[in-house]
Amino acid sequence: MRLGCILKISRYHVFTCCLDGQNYATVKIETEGGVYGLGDATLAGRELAVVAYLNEHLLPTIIGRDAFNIEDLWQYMYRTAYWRGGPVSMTAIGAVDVALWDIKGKALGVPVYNLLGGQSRRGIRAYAHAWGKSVDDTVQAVADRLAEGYTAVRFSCTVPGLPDSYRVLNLAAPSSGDARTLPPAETWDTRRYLDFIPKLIGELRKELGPDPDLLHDVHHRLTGVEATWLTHRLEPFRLYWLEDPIRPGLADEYTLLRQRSIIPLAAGETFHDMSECYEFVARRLIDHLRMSPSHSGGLTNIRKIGAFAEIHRVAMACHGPIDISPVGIAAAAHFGLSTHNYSLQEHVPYGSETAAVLPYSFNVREGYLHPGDKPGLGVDLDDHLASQFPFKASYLPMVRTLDGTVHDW
Ligand code: KDG
Ligand code: MG
Repeated sequence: MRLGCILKISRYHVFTCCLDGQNYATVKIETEGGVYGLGDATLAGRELAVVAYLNEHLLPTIIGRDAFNIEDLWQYMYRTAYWRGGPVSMTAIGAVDVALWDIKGKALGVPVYNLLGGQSRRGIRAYAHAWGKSVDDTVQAVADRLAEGYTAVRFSCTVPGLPDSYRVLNLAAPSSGDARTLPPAETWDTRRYLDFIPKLIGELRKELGPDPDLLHDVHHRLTGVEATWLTHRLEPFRLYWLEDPIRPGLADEYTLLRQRSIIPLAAGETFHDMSECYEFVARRLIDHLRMSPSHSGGLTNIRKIGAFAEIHRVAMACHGPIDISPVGIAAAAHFGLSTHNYSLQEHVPYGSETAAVLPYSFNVREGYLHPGDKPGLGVDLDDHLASQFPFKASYLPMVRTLDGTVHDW
């Protein structure tokens, strides 16, 4: 027997805009009762592919369906596509799914975390980014974040001899606005990087002492052997985690690293589906899983992945860079607040344009993120204002080695 429809989906729209130099795609789903929800459809450098997937394949088919039947709609979107999975479709499904949770929270007058089981903690411990062009700059940048109240900081630094390497800020800054322009190229040299990072963290510990939790993101650039070499040199400095040392599809290389190193590992920001994280979690090849509601099929899917990780004593730590919109960060915050096995939330402050177009109620106080207590996600969209910040074609930088060979991002 099927119960009657509670809130019929009546309209949808996908907005793209460029705010503070960053492209965002946002889906808005409206219901007959006037309640609407938002989902984050941003996939850096491939935003318009997600928009097309939404407009051509998903959204027209959910008109007239009950927004309250989130699980059924999720299974419909996921299972009925013969060509299942992948970043584009899982981001599109995630955007619709998160919008449905937003609708349900608003319709019932409760924040989304209360639909997910309620508060598991007072706030989610957040980590900030610190980046410098030199060792001194980087020490200062980490010290600044600590002074702001964060107790965990991810550090990165330009590698000496590679001035345009590792430019991790303003990743997708629109360059020429011409979609045919190739992405800007960074230079990479593994030997220089491997020599430098142990010295950098040694200086950080010398200047900042043993207390702060320090994190480092390799962005998938090493092989298993190179990563093992690095972790041996980092072990004395108590890293909170080493992130994405190796391209994550390579579970065998992670096995090698895992067996020879005692550094906690984080990976998974580019996974989308349970099948991709299964081996990493079940074989406990990592300690922190970085999948996010935005890129992994929304809250419906990330909850199941989180429960699977809990059984295997792997923590969730959702990806939260600037190229996930406030809608996606709010979804991660509601999930993090209500999920027992949640370790850390990446947090990068948004600029004023983003705050005006996508006003959000989550906040960071003394290094802890809270999603706020508004019904739904606690994020809104000023669609009129959004139209004044048009989308600009842009790509993440690519990476080439010193001899010009294309390298993994
Ligand atoms: O789009 C790529 C970025 O989201 C990514 O480089 C950020 O690695 C990242 C992180 O951990 O935030
Ligand atoms: Mg990362």
